[in-house]
Amino acid sequence: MKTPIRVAITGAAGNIGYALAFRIAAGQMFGPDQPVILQMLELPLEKTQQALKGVAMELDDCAFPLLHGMVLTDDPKVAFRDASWCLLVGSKPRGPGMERADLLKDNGKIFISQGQVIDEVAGDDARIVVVGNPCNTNCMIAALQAKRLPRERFTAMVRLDENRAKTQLAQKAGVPVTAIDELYIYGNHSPTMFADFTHAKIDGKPATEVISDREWLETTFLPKIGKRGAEILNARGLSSAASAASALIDHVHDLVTPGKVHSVAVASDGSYDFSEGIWAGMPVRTTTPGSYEIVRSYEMSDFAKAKIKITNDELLGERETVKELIGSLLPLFPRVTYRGRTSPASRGRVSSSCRACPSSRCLYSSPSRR
Ligand code: NAX
Repeated sequence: MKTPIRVAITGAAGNIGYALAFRIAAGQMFGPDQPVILQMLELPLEKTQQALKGVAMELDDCAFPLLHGMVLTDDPKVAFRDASWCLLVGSKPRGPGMERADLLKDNGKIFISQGQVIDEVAGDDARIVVVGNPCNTNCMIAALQAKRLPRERFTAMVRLDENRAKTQLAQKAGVPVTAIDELYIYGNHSPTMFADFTHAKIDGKPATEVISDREWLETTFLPKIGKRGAEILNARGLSSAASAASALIDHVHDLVTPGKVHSVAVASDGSYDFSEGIWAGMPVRTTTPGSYEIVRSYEMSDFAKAKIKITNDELLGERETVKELIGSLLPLFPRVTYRGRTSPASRGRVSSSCRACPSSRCLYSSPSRR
């Protein structure tokens, strides 16, 4: 059995968190021989902390062999300490009448402080995935805080869009979803993103040959993928949760599986004419577990270039909105010396018996974990 890895999940008691934690504990993210310790962060509110305890109780009740410990906390420094993977799901939802710019700024503050704490306390091998929206720009903000961890370690999730696009093409062509290949997402996780059907393959043939109705591809398929989240929200009364958790499983699973080519929002180096320094979806190939290279080989048509320009412009606009925020915020957590590192001022109750976090201020103790 391998050494357990620590996986931090923020917003762990939320909709996506609830759909995610069990699948990680079941081995679907890191494989059937990789034990995990889940370090779950929630807001310091009685109701959310209570809900988090409920999630932990259910995880206990599953008796997952790979779940070697849990840490429940409202303190980012406890949640991210020594984590190999930091899954940033928690963020403030857009309220009624709230402007997108205000959402960007409010959530930007969360990702500034979390980026700083991760850079300070997470494991040397830490990888960070941002799901909380607007995830591309939040990821950029978090990555900009890092002095120790390289920015390539910070990725944002566009995999849900890839999965959605694959299913829509498969259903149109009347083939299983496994017949769809080379369908990648470019740009923002928003309605402007470009699901590149022009290079997609269906059973090895160009998708544009199998589905010759170009108008459907441009005017039905593309908007459907872009607005799928809103369609689900209207139908369920809640935003996508199980499918988002599933996409995050795929995102990380493929990032630890060398050879996989998949859609990931990464720091742009100018590939595909994305502006440098924004985080944009594009195809990457996993090289070694946790590392990847951008696949730059796709030649874009004028149609595809125009679509990429739209989503790039949106990402530039988001960066402009948070420009002052990025430059101005100081660390949000008070720091004191702690075992050679720094730590926040005392907060939460000490659990001395929890194997997962013998020295941290965990709000939950699971002494009987395997
Ligand atoms: P919920 O509101 O159900 O859960 C979010 C949880 O995060 C809450 O329990 C809240 O208490 C917690 N939280 C808020 N701020 C926090 C902080 N600073 N630290 C720790 N926890 C915090 O939302 P949910 O449906 O789970 O969605 C979470 C995020 O995912 C949202 O921002 C949502 O927009 C985003 N999504 C991103 C997707 C993607 O493909 N990138 C798709 C699904 C989803 O829309």
